[in-house]
Amino acid sequence: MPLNALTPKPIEQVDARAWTCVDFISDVHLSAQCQGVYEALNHYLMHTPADAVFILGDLLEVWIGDDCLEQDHFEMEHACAHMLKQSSQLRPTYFMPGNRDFLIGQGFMDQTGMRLLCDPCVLETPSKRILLSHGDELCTSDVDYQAFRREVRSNKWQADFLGRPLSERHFLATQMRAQSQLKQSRLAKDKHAELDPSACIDWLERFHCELLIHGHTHRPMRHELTPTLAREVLSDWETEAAPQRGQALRLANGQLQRIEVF
Ligand SMILES: [Mn+2]
Repeated sequence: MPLNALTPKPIEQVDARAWTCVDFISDVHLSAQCQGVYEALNHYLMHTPADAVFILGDLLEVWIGDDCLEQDHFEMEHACAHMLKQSSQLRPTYFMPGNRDFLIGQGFMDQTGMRLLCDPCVLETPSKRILLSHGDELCTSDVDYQAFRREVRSNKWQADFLGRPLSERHFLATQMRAQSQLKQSRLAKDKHAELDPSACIDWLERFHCELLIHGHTHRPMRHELTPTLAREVLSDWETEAAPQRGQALRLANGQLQRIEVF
């Protein structure tokens, strides 16, 4: 069952006021080819002192449907589900879909025990109200991408895609990935996916939040949007980069800090 056909509804607001330490990660891009990233995530999830972990999309490089878990040869996917279940048993583990893993469905959520978040979702902490998002919906200047996003998030597209055999879905996903990489490689570096500052400010004002935490762009840093509003971009987890990139963003006792995971 695709996520947008889910019952119960995804969570729109989380009360974090009783927690002293909360972690945010995104863009881990787990794949069978990168054992190092899997091991780093497993180590991180088993050892983080956080009271709750928020995974803000693109946990997996690609997800072609929960029914892959019915096939033994999807070993990484099985291992991933097991690891997330262990994480959920240690502390609440929240998941928001990204643009790679938006086909994660109720079956995977049930198996892992993770809690599904809306995009965006409001986090009420003792120090501030924070808005959480994967971030791709705020890349409003990429009109082609937004049209593509609407299409693949529609019930019709998802029902059609998930109705195809797993092998065909695997092939189609590989094709879509290659097209997207080709498009990226043709763009100048400063034209890569970027969030529109005015769209970020609109969202923050609409949800009465002062900080946006998001992933998607793989350019971890803080941006001041106005004297009172800011956004924090999460790191992707990339062992092939030099130097390696991989961080969790931690909010502990009202202070943000970036924790290196490699
Ligand atoms: Mn993304």
